[in-house]
Amino acid sequence: MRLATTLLAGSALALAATVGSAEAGPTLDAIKSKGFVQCGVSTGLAGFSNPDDAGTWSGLDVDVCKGVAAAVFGDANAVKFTPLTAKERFTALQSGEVDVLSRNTTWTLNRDAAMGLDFTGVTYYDGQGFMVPTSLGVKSALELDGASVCVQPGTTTELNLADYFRANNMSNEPVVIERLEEIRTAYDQGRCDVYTTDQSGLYAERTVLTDPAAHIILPEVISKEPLGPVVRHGDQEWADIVRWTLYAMLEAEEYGVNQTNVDDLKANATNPVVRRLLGTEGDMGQNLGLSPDWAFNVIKQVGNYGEIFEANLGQGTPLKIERGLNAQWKDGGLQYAMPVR
Ligand SMILES: N[C@@H](CCC(=O)N[C@@H](CS)C(=O)NCC(=O)O)C(=O)O
Repeated sequence: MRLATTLLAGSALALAATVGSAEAGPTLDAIKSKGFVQCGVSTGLAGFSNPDDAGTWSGLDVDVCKGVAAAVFGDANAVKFTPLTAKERFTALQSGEVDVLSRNTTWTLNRDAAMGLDFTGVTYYDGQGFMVPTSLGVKSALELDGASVCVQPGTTTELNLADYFRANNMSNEPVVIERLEEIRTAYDQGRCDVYTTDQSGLYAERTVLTDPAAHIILPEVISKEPLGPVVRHGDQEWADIVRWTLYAMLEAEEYGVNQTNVDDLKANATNPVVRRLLGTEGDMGQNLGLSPDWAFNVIKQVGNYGEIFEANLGQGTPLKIERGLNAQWKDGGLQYAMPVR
């Protein structure tokens, strides 16, 4: 009896020790010792993850990784990027070649539960669409019976395409091409009638066609594509860091904390939510195994969610994507940060 009590007390103590502050998981340890985050991105998708001529990456997915680097190191540039096709991406994450996959990847049951992966949140609520040359005169996806359709392998796109045509008693001829540049060229040269992918991808790809104005995106959205960062299953501490970096960016937008006012708010804010977020109150950073100013660094160096959305996808960019589902919940969208407390 006494022994049982002692054992119980012992395990309670051990539990208290683990609960008190985060133990660094193996991924964070490895990242700290190499000095940077290795981030898997696309091979080049405007607005999401795209290298310029000098090899400098930009985009919403890139900013998420920079945010994680800022949270861990206080340096948004402590990150390296690995371009991955849709087909390559999961193996690269599973094998440890990258620490996080931040690349228009849809959260599905199969990927989350059966592939050794964990989704950490949704950076962009999307849905699959179709793009066609205006000259085809097609106004609805329901007119696409018999069309040849360009699609990338290893994607939910491929699966939804088959579902949609089957459900509507239509047939199509898939033209399956792995590399983004090749599929874009194939569509641009008329080797398929239709290009299908996430609507965000269609907006992005349209900007780099020979004549963007000669193509329309059809009104039908045939699937749900919640896109977000993915980590390996089994290292919860690392998953928490990626997840809460995203929530910090979202909560910053919700509470009006941005790159411009974050210094002032760190010094003067009285709102307890803002003070906790910026590390002037509470021990949020410690809970994650990070410094108290982890979220301050994310916002100061990278921006809040609204800022990175506008900078990469918004009205001042060639993509001109509306916030839509990606507006804050208070504005009728789906973006909702869990409370940083
Ligand atoms: N969200 C879908 C599709 C993702 C996807 O890979 N889309 C293509 C077309 S936009 C892409 O990003 N390709 C970029 C590349 O291959 O580098 C999924 O997770 O399966």
